[in-house]
Amino acid sequence: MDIRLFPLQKHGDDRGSLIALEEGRNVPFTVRRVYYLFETKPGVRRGFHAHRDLKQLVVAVRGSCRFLLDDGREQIELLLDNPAQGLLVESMIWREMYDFSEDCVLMVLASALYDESDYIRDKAQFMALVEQEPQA
Ligand code: T46
Repeated sequence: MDIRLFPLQKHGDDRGSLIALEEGRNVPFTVRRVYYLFETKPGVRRGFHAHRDLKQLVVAVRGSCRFLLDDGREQIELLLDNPAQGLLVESMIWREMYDFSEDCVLMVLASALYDESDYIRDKAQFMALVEQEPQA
């Protein structure tokens, strides 16, 4: 599956910690947008879509949440609970996010501006598009 969970270099000293996200270094795309999810409500599941072209790097800068990721052929679930880890999600991956901790702040760097036409919000349509793609 076209996702990668990788460590982000932490610059720490006796004052605390700092992590830098840099286009072309640890962010493998041009960053056109940054947004963050916070004040998420207990028991709520969100996402339920894939992106046609968008690539994103997701960091749980505070707290934790779980991801279900599905490329139409396999599914994986993972926990994001470390501000020193980046989750790279390429295009055409169905995602659902859930089990947000009360303090969760999920920061997302995206390769394009917000564009509703890039979203595939219907799972059956997503599966049909995957079927049409040649297998890697
Ligand atoms: C994703 C996951 C991880 C905007 O106006 N601008 C934006 O940049 C975004 C991301 C959203 N919005 C509006 C659209 C909706 O009215 O904010 C509202 C909530 O967005 P959505 O329902 O798409 O939120 P999630 O949590 O389901 O998904 C979001 C991102 O949309 C999506 O790209 O991968 O977070």
